[in-house]
Amino acid sequence: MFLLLASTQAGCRRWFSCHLLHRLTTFAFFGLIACVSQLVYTQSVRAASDEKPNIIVIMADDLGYGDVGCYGAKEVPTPNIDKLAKDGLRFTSGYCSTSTCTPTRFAFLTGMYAFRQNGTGIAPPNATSIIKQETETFPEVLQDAGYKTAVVGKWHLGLGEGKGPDWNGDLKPGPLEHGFNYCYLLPTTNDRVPSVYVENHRVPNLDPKDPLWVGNTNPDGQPTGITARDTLRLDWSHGHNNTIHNGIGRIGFFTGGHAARWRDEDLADQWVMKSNEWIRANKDDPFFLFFAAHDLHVPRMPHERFQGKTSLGLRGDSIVQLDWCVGEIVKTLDELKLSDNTLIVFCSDNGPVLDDGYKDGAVEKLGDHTPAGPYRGGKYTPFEGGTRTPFIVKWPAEVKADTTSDKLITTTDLGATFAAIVGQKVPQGALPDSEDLKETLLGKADAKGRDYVVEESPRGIGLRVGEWKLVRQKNGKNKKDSFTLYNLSKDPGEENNVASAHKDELAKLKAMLAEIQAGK
Ligand SMILES: [Ca+2]
Repeated sequence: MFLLLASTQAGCRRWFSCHLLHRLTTFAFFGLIACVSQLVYTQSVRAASDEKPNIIVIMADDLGYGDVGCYGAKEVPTPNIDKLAKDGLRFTSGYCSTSTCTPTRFAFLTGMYAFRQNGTGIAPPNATSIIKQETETFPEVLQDAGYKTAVVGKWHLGLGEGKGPDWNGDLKPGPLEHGFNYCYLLPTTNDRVPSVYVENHRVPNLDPKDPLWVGNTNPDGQPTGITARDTLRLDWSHGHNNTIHNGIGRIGFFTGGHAARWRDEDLADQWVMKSNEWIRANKDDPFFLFFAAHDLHVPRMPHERFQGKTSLGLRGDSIVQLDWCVGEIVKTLDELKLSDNTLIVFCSDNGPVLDDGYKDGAVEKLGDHTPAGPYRGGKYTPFEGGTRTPFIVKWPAEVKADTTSDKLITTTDLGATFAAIVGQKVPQGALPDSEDLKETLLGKADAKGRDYVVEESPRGIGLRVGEWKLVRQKNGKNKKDSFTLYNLSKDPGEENNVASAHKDELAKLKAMLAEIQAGK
C-alpha cells in the first residue's frame, strides 16, 4: 500500500520515502521484538511442557462405580469429581487391584499383586510395616527422578517392626522408609484404634504423662460398645464394639493419648489442610501427593456442615465431603497456577458396601441409588462391583478434556506408568506386576490398555480377559473352590454362568490365572 502510494504521488515522494523508511524501521524493530518474544514464549512453553509434571493420586475409600455423578449417580451431587472428568479422561474399565483396603494400597505402592506376599490382608490395629524394607515402591522411583513425595490420609499398611508399633516413640519403618518425604496419617482405619494422627514418625500432641496403649483385650475395664451400648451415638451392627471413642465403638482397644485424639468430623478438613500446606511448600519442585481419603469408610461421620446434604444419609453425605476435598485440592493448584502441568488420578481402593458394621442408614436410605452401577457385588467380592471403580485422569497439558476410554487399566499399573511419564527407569525386579500404560493413561488413540485384569478379593479371585470373566470363589475350609464364567459384553451384571457352554474359554482362563498366580 505504501509502495503504491509512493509511486503515484511524486510530490510527496521525499516525505513518503522518509516516512516509509521510518515505518519500515519501526516495523522491523517491532517485528524483531515480536520474533524474539515468540521465541522466548515458545521456549518457555517448551520448558513448561518439558517440566516434569506434578502427580496427585486421590484414592477414595469404598467408593463404588455408581457413586459419583459422572458415572451415573443422580442422588449425590459430586460437582468437583464430575469436573475432573469434564476436564480430563474417564475410564469405564478402570480397576483397583483388590476389593479391600490394605491389599489395594499395597499393590498400588509396590506394583506387586498382594497375593505374592503373605500377610497383606486387612491389617489389624497393631500391624507392623507390611511393605518389606527391600521392596522398592514407586514413590522411591519418583524420588530418584527428583520428586518430593507425601502421603496424607489413610495408611493402613502397618507401622514399625518387631513386636508392634511403638506408639509413644518412633513409628518406623513407615511411609518415610518407603519413599515418602512427608506423611500425615490416619495410621490404620477410622473404625480401628488408635484414633490419633501420625505425622512423620510421631503421634503429634502426645502427652508423655498420658501414654498411648493399643491392644486386643480390655486393659482397664473401660466401658465398651457392648457394655455401654446405650451411650453410643452411632450403633454398631457387627463388630465395632470395643473401645468407645467420640461416641462410636471401634475395632480394638486403646487407652491414653487423650490430647492426641481426633474427632471423626474433622478428618477430611485435616487431610485438605495438610495437603494444601505441603503443596504450597513444595510448589517449586516436581511433587507427588498421595491423597488417601478416609471417605466413605465406616464409621461415616462427615463434618457437621455436610451432614444431611443428601437423601442417602451419612453414606451419601460422606461422598459430598469427599467431593469437597477434591475441589479444595484443585482450587489450590489453580491458585498456584500449577493445574496445567499437574497429573491428577482419581480412583477408589475397592467397591461399595452399605452396612459395614454400623447402623448408619446406608441400607434404609438407599432409594434408587446404585453404588456399584450396573455391576455385581462390591467390597470383599471378586465380582466387577468389587474392583471396577471410578478412574479419572486430568492433565490439561497432555490429556484431552471430556473424553472416555474403555481400555483396561488398574491402580497397580500407576507406578510403572508414572515412571515412564517422568522418564525414570524402574530398577530391575521392582514393580513386577505394574504395566507401563502411559499411552493408555494419557488417552492416546493407539493405546491398547491391559490384556487382562486380575481382581483379588478375600472371597476368591477374578480374571477378566476382554469380554470374558472368570471367577474363582472360595467355599470354605475343606471345600473345593468353584469356578464360574461370564461374558461381560452380553452380561455385565455377571448373572449367567456360561462355564458349561464355553468349556474352552473356561479352561483357557483357568490356566492363565494359575500362571499369573505362579508368577509366570
Ligand atoms: Ca476401602
